[in-house]
Amino acid sequence: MLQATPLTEGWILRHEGEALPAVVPGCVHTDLLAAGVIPDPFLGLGEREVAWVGRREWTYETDLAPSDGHEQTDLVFDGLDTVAEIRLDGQLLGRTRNMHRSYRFDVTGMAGRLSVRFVSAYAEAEAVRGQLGERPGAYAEPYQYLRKMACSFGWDWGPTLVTAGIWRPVRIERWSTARIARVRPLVSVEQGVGVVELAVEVERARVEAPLTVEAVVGGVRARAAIDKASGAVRLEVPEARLWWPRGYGEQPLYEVELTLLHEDGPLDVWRRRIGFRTVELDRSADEHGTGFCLVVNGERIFARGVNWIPDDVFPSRITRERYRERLGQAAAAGVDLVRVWGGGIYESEDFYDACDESGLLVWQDFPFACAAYPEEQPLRGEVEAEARENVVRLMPHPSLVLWNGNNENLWGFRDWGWEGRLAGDSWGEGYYLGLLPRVVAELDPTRPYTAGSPWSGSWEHHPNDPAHGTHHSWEVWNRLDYAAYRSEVPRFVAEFGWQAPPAHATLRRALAGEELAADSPGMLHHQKAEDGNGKLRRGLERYFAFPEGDFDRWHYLTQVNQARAVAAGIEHWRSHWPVCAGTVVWQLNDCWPVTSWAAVDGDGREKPLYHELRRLYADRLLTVRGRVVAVVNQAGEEWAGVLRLRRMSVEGAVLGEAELGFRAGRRAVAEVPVPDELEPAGPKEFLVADADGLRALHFPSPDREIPYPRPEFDVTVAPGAVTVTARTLVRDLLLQADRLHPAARADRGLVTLLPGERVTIGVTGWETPDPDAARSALYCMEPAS
Ligand code: BMA
Repeated sequence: MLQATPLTEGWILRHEGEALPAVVPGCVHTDLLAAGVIPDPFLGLGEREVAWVGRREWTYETDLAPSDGHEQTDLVFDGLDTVAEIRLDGQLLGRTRNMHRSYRFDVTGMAGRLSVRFVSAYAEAEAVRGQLGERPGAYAEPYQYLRKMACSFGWDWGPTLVTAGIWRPVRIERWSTARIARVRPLVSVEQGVGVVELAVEVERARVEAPLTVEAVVGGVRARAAIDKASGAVRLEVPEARLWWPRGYGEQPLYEVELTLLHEDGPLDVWRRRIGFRTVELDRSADEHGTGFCLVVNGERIFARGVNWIPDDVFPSRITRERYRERLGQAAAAGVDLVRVWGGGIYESEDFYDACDESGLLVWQDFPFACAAYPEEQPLRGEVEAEARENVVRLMPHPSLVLWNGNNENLWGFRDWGWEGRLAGDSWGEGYYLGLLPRVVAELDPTRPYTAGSPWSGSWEHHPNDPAHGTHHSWEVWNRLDYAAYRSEVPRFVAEFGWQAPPAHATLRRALAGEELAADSPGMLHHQKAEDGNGKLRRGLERYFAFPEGDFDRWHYLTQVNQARAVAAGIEHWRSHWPVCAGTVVWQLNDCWPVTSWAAVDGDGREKPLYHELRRLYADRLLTVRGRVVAVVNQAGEEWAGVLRLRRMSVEGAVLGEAELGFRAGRRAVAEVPVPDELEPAGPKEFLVADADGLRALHFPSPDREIPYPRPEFDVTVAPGAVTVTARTLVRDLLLQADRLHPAARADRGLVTLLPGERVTIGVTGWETPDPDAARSALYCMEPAS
């Protein structure tokens, strides 16, 4: 039997004659941090102090003992970041230049000192740029010239921390006769029967030995002969239970085990979990343009999505538990689709395992983002190799439903002036429209592929045309009021979002000692977006008097604005199902403490937007759209009920009222017109729509024109709970639990109370409940002073 032994012991990191203890898997920055050589780049201005690390060479070393008892010994690296030279006992084993691949070296009969020398990613990128010529990109850093996580070079939410290291596990594999080199499970459902076809490839140490494979899934067993280097087994599981996205059904997973045999003796085993489901992407033309709708097991899905970025700028630090926690947060917010964005990585098995188990659909970008990428060697061969490897690695996962060629590169070519600057040079089109779809079709024809995000489906339409395919809606954040989301109904909104600072406790940790202000040095350093603070300010000024010199108020209001902006988009677009078939919020998470579009900040704390998502992505949603209330029902059963409409004044008077019946079919939207006499007139009035415990509010005027009463409310506390009872209208009440204790968390975000109403906010991690402390952590809308 093949024996795999992890190689985690005895590693050191050598730099200019110094040797430090090293953690493998890991990276240079985390080793230097552990050894006290560098400050934490996430804190204060630390990022700047460590910029030198990315420009140096680093060598990892350990001892490799001789191995015996087997015909062949391989040294296997699951991931090397990025440009490395590997030697054993002084002898060169190979050179690497791709973080997104694994590497295997035959070290049979060898032993001694193993060294992995990394040269600076900058040196490689700059050399390739010199050779192939300059290409345009959205950032000044040279990330498009080598196959390394693009955002390690910095992004509009990320620090520039160009690391190096053995970032994924490394091991020794010893084997005889043959081993399993590759298994491609093609999973389908045919008339209720689950079908798995396993295409197997082997590597042989002995050319002539007769080999067979035996596979088992769901109690069904089959055998096949291996002819030279490959073979195939087909298994049929009658009455297979279907795997569903969360909210649509369960997520049964079936273990597949495939054993390679020589004369009935097992040589190697491959084990993965699969799920039986079908997936299609419906891109048919219709009277609105060209659709973009995921269809899983025949069910058309409005995708309630979030964009995912690497959860740490040093991805080797992300544990299985952390993936589960972060994806668990997404699931708990009602999310059913996660897009792995192209400036990051092909994630680890832990990521997709968690998605398989919780029913989160995964849309996976190939790692290309916001730049023109050369298509010549040495890049072309690397791109093909990494695509082949990762398509096969990830294909067992039922959660993976879509491959996407790139992030914003087709758009950039057409719209950002690249076309002219390129003057005929290659820029990646051959990958997105040629190589990558060929690789997916050849290796995994069970999954759809789309060339880019955004992409209209062909050059006939502008790549970001909202009427065709996927759309990124960035004009709103960059230039417009978020009310402008309501002027379009794109077919699928793959990116849109609004910034807000992280939680207060996150800022306190990251910027210890700084007197916080919107433009204090640390705040500015932890804001990477172009004119980010200017956009936050203009966004605030459209609704509020700018809270000059009041950081806490600025912090609260910017977080409110973020939640309201995203709500404006999702409420509008969901209410236009099925014309619009998905919203993917930019972005779920952060990779360090920063002001960004994220719903969950760099320390894992949930912003008010996060809690708002739970309302926005629930099966049932009420929203006021112009002169109608849209009743959005994504559940599998009809939703019929009574809508109570109230026209109210901010002092709490009910100026008019009506009860109207509605019936929203299964996965359908119903519209209830608002009677003319209930339309709020002027800044003093608003509309309240209630049905089955859900509520939609409509304030027609910006806050600064609304004559809010001075908010009055009573606060009581009990272990695990803060209860607020309103005596006046209290709009957008927020308990910032992290101000009570850094470990404290609230189970809700913004809530608006009418006079006499009460809310109980669950709070964990706060051991010493105290009403005065609770009161000081409560924020809400106040009258203009
Ligand atoms: C899109 C994304 C990212 C970026 C975000 C916010 O362009 O694809 O590149 O971080 O918008 O600007």
